[in-house]
Amino acid sequence: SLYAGDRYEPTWESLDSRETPEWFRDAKFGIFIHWGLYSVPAWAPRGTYSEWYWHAKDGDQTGKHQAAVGRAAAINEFHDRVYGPDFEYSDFRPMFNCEMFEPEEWAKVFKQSHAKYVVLTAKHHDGYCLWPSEEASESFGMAWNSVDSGPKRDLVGDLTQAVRDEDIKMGLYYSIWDWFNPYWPEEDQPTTKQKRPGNDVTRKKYIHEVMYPQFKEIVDDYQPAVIFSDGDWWMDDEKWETKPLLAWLFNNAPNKDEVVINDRWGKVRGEHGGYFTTEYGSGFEDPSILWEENRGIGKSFGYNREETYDDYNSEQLLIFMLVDIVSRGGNFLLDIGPTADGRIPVIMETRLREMGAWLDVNAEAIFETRRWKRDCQWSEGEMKEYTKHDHHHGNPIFEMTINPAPGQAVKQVYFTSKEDSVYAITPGWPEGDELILRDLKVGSASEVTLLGSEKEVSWSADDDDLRISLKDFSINDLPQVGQMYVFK
Ligand code: FUL
Repeated sequence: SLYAGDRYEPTWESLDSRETPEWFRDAKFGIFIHWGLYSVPAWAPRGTYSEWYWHAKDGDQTGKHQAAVGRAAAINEFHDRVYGPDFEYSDFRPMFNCEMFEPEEWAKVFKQSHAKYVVLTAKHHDGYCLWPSEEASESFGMAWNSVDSGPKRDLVGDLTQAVRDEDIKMGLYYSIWDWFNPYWPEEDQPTTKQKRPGNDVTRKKYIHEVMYPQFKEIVDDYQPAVIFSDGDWWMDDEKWETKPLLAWLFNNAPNKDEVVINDRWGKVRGEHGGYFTTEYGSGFEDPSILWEENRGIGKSFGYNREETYDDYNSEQLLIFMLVDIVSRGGNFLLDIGPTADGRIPVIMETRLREMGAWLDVNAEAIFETRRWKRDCQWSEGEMKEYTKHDHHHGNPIFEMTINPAPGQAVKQVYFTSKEDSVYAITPGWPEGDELILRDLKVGSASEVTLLGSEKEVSWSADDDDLRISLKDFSINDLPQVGQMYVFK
């Protein structure tokens, strides 16, 4: 067979037997980038995803995130007013100019944020490629990539180079769903109210003549450290024929020891793949699962000009999210949506720098850590149930912790661990004269420090608890950004 002599075969049993490369467990914090033609209108009703602009405009309510009543009407109204009713999606190409794009500047911002990896949309559901894909070019029907149209630049290549120069891993998002692909039969174009491929012949043509070659090309040419697949959820993995592609990847990728994959390969989310994803969710509680939560700083992945200051999370909340996620063994892939002229919106850059400022002090409590035997210590009070669900805007866990109802239990301390250190991270400076870490069971050789402070920490321990005296500290002596404090 094609796979004889190869280690991995196109079965989940075989593919799942591969250990996800260790770097991903250590990396914890990545930056997601949604950038493409949808960055031109950069518009969606508040709380919905702007990268779905054209699809949602057509009124499809069957995909995810489509719940907002009147979303199609609102987009149509906007579109007709701003661009006119005859303006097609492809007409956005000459407006996607990226004239301000300086990949080195972006990479510097990423570096300052302490993110360890970046994931860029090489191709989103609209099929528009940010690298010179032959299968998205004139010879396949229309110039549908960023070298033959728009900025006339290999955006994937340019950013990959700059990110690697900063010693950050570069990953690519690749949507296997491709709305406008001419190889999909007319009646399957989602822009005509979401008719999905039903025809085996045309679907195979798309998969073998577009999706496979594109996937292999980005792997061979750019060697992404992460492949974040997407667009899969409405058809199963047999039909998408993703398993053979993954066996090829694991056996043949030039960086096969490094490459990490997610779980979006055709109705197998949370079941198969290199790590599991949640989106505007809260990850997984099971410590044996490797996972990554992804979301925007605001409520969209692509830039949404309709969003205001209030739609963006504060740096405090974002740091909370990072800490909460890492304490539960997950990674945080935080999205930014650059503009069509190639800038990172200042509010997004600000948030990344603020997270970086907190990490300047506290990085060692995050990176290369592992989930400790307990992820947190709850305060006294009434326990509210965790809400665990994807595609939910505004995660109740984090809101609950920052703004608890009276009498409600909150996460008082988050734990992470590394070698023989335990990090105890508190949201806000603890109240009272001492912080009691219950049930810590420290050995006699222990030492307690407060990251960002040179002062000696006085503490005492009995068989179970560790008591840290806070009397000698004044909050004004401590770093102010993020308001989370790390005792080691
Ligand atoms: C989803 C997509 O539909 C969104 O547009 C976004 O790319 C998100 C990361 O994944 O499934």
